[in-house]
Amino acid sequence: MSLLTMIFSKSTIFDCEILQLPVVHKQSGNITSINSFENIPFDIKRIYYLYDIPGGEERGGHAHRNLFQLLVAAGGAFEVSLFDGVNRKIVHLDRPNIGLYIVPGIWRELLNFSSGSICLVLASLPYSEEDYIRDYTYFTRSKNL
Ligand code: T46
Repeated sequence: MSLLTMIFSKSTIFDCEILQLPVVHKQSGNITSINSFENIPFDIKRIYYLYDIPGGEERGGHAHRNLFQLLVAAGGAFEVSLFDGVNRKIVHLDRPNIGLYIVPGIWRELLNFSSGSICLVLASLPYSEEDYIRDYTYFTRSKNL
């Protein structure tokens, strides 16, 4: 079994963490910069963001096989529901200097987006549909906790 396959099958929501990101305060406003291995524990290979999300819409509803991610509410607020096959938790994100680190093998749903919110995602791999598990039953059967 490869290390990533083992991480996928054994990871729990307790491996997912809230990370405090650095802030440089200025009278004219703040800046946060995120550096691979310095502020987050992976190399950033892709950045994407969810925006213009209509009220009441939900995103996610899948797990990743190999992908590590950091989710940040770059604007507004939303909630992330995490499930590892056994345990669940809901994380509220509402600050641009707070990130939610998510490891492979975690089913996530994003909900309760505030108006105009932006979900910034830093990801450890380029986009690949093969990395997704979108079948909930298959996901729960694949976990080996
Ligand atoms: C995640 C949550 C937080 C691309 O072409 N390139 C990309 O990098 C991404 C992320 C998506 N897409 C395409 C694939 C689909 O046709 O955009 C479409 C929507 O993707 P998806 O349904 O996966 O979007 P979300 O918002 O449900 O999930 C996304 C990420 O896919 C996922 O990694 O954790 O945001």
